[in-house]
Amino acid sequence: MNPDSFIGPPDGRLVPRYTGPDTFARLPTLDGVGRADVAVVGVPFDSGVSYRPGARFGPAAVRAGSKMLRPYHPALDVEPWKVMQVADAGDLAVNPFSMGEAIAAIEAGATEIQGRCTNLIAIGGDHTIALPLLRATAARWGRVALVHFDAHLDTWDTYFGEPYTHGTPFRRAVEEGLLDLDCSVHVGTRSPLYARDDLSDDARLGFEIVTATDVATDGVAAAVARIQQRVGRRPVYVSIDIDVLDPAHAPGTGTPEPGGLTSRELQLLLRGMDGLDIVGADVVEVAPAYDHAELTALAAANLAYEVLGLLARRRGSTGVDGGA
Ligand SMILES: [Mn+2]
Repeated sequence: MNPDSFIGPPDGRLVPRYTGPDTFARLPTLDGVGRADVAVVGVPFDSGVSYRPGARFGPAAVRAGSKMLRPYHPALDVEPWKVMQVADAGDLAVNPFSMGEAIAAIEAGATEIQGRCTNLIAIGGDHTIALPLLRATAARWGRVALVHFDAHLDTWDTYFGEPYTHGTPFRRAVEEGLLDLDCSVHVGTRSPLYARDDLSDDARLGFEIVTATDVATDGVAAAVARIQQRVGRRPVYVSIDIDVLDPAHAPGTGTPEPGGLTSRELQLLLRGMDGLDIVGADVVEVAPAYDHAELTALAAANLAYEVLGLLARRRGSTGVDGGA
């Protein structure tokens, strides 16, 4: 792809940021540009939640919260829109009444969009969507390492006997052989559990855990070192449940847990992943009905921008275009 042909958002100094396209960061649509290096897709689905519903409205809220994003990321020293074509692929149309149809549609939709981009960033939606997204990711890249930011483990077995929920995607992903478990890690977990066995089950599945307490007591740098050491050179998928942030930083979510990360800590953790081979990502569980002053939507949009910065840095440093 010719860098001169990359189309970015309108200049916020010439076109007010509260006007212009309603796409993520006011970027062009994927249909408009045909192909992209990175596509952002909304997955408005929340039929898998166990507590507060409303994440089906997450994609629209995160797009609204993305209008402040500016073209240069000083901490990563990169201009994502100049290094690569980023585009908004719109929302997947997902059946809210059938879990089976919904999961199949998300996998098919992600696969179709992957045919027109190199890396996909999904905006949820509840965490159920990570399973079909990982299926599509593994179909393209093989088994991937998972860096999973969340207040919860999301490796429970069933709720009410149902295997597909927002609390179970990563157990299903392990069972389906989608993850490289020697390289996968939960980060920021802290919620009370149903039983002590939840931890031993999670360890038996193969995950490592960097708890929210670990981040608080050992610091961001130590957590970054553990993530880097764990993932190594493997292709990695980054799943960000916004409830990894403390409810003070992200109140608009379905299962809030006190004692979480600050948005700044999570920015620093993500920047610490510079150099890793990120192949896909999601930002999930933004439920705007519980949000205040766009806190959660702004945080989610900024975290997606951090991931975009990492993808741009990798392109800038290696010159790879990943085949797009
Ligand atoms: Mn989750």
